Amino acid sequence: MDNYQPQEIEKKWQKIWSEQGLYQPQDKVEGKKNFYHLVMFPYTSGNLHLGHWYNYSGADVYARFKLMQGFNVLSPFGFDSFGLPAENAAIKHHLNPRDWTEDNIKKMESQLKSIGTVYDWSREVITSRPDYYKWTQWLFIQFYKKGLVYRSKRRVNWCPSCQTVLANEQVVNGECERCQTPVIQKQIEHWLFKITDYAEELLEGLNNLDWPERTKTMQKNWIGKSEGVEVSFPLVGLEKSLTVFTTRIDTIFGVTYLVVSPENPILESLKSKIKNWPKLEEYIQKAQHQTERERISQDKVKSGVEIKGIQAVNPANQEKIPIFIADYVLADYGTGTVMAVPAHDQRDFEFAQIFHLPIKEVIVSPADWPESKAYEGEGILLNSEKFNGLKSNIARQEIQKWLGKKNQAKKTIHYKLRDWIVSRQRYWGTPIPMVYCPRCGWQPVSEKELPVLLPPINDYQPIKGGLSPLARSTEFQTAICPHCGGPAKRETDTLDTFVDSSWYYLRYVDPHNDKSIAEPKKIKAWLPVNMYIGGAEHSVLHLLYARFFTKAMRDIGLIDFSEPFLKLCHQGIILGPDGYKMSKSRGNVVDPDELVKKYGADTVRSYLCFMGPFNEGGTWQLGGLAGLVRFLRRVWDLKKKVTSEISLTESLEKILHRTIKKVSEDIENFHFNTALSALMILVREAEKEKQVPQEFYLDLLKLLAPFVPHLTEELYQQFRKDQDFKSIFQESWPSYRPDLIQEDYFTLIVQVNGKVRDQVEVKREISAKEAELLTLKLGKMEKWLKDKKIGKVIFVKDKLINFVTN
Ligand code: ANZ
Ligand code: ZN
Repeated sequence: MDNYQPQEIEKKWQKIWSEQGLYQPQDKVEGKKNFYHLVMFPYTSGNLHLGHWYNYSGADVYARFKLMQGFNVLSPFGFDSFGLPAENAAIKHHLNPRDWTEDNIKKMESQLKSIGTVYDWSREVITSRPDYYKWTQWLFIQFYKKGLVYRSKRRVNWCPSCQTVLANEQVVNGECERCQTPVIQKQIEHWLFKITDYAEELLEGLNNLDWPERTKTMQKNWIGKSEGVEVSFPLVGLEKSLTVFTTRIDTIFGVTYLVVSPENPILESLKSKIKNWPKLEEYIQKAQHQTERERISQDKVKSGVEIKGIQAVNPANQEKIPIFIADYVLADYGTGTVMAVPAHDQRDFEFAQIFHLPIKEVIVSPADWPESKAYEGEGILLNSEKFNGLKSNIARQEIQKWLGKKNQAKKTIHYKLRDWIVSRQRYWGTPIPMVYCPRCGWQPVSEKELPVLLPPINDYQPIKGGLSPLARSTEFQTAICPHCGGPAKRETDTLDTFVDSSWYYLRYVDPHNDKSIAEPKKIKAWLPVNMYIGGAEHSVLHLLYARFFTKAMRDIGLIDFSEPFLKLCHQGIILGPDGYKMSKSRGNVVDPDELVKKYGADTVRSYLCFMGPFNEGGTWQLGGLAGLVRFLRRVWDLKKKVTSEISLTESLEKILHRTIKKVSEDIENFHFNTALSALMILVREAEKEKQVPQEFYLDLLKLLAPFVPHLTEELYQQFRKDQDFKSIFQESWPSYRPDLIQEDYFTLIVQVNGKVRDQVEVKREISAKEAELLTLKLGKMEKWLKDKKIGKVIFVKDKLINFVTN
């Protein structure tokens, strides 16, 4: 073969690799460390788009790099195959969700195999198959026994016309996506996981994780720890009081009214004293039509109704104040009641203006503070009697102590995190392994009877009244109480699919075990996961749930670690050729299958890696792909110059060793783009030579191997003709000689608006971004850029950087 013809070599090597079992690691290999490398498994949509390819190609580069570094790498794959789309497709096309899903799995598997990834397919995990969901059910029961599962009423989105529960995504502008009826909030009984038991640990644990900061911050905000004080406001003439939660007790002298959330049950208990109940009721009804997000939206005009007939007393100054209900206060945060300080809380401020309520300043605001805004910052107290002159932080402690002594205040911590509602009134999910006995109440199914199989049914439409389609099957519902042996009724709700994906990483270590969820020995050999790769859209829910499951599995004695994923990396997003997110409706979708047919998997893989830093993504351009085609051909053609007769020249040796260092570091940091550019430079240097030493070429192939596995394996084997088979991926990663790597430094000139303001010694080849970050930190720059906005940054490579302000 004299020309590079990817179509001929790719299938061949994929077959050989799989026959050789190259990617099926033993649990233990002498002299090798285990490395568990995991990519988030996809939903079985039936089609891999370019974004998947981007994700899996980059992840595969890293896995192959780890293999060549001598690790015993586990890189499994599976499918998150329960969920609504299958069910909707079934309803629409009169299919069975199972057939639809299994067909999609077949399609996606063959697409995935064409990438040439290192997945150990013998460990495939598919969440909708009974051999998997048996263990999902088993875990549910263990959590139940541990007290981590309970049943309770919670508000959900409800379409009164379809008579069904809607997921948040199915509510569009407050209306049902299907029939455009206004959605209301309805109380329904659910199964919940007590994730809030772990709120503090989930927060603390973030500190020890090597995760993107942004993701950690998002989790932190989601958990939403808030340290504050609960204060009780007595009701005038009643033996009752209203308790509020505040983080700003330093502002208590500025409270001019209280607000109760419309759903607060306290209202019912005060009903007999309330003089305008019908008016309140009307408002309460209206509030039900809004989702939580709409209610707390900043730009919404504030609304509410005063509760006539009752008043509260501010415990700090004994002033009588009115009480309102308003939807900007949420029922299930804090105590569901707030003390309103219009001078220092913007929402209260807006509300007070509408209702002509007094606005009393109790914190000194900066001199130039606009009149139209509440000053929410901290400061010195005024209008606060004996606390005047204190700073906010001191005042908080003092006032809390003072009211605490009178039993009117106590310190508390609230979390925004809510318990996890896991029941869904849907068919295509893991059946919840519980039965209801009229005599014994809810009972977990006996473990011997697992799995509770999801039976085939005929009609997948949801049932009016908010029941899963499973409730149509009397056969399914008929059960025997595991406790008393009497007749019982099986739960027909299924589990949220996030439950399935909360523990799949554990099953990969022992996927075919039908005696236990996984053997302890295997768990010990592989877990926790060393590197986890997947989309940033999972920053909160999936990752938080998986962390919760890990802690819960630890507490039932299954595992002895607390965090599932030690290191996390998010891939960026690939935009269509027009710079927009690829979508069918825009018509800018690039089909990876066609590209592979035409250019080969290696070209597509390596171009995706070349587009930008892995975590940033980039814009797909056919021209860029063509560049990669040419590059790979040049690598192929370079072979003609290779000879074993000569050894490395000094200059080639130097650049080779520098490239080894750079490529190794770049792959470790997921900077595949710059690793590939370095390799392109290396090839260009080699092309200048009349002859290329074989040792050089083999090292080049190894450095390229993670990106273009088929091409490099093919070329590599041509040099090993008469020997026993040894894959390039069984070779070790090239190492560099430190003495050959003195980094070159130069003096970078730093300018602001064209005037030289500083200079700094930096590495040659420093990128614009790096240079910018580095120079902005220079002490002098603070002075020159103070109060200025940087408009443009001009960077002249290996010379200067100039900040232009506007
Ligand atoms: C008085 C006050 C004065 C407040 C002030 C803020 C500023 P985080 O930090 O998010 O926990 N709050 C309490 N419960 C609420 C509920 N159920 N719905 C809406 N808002 C609620 O926020 C705590 C603050 O949010 C509390 O402190 C309370 O308003 C409000 F100058 O109390 B604050
Ligand atoms: Zn019973």
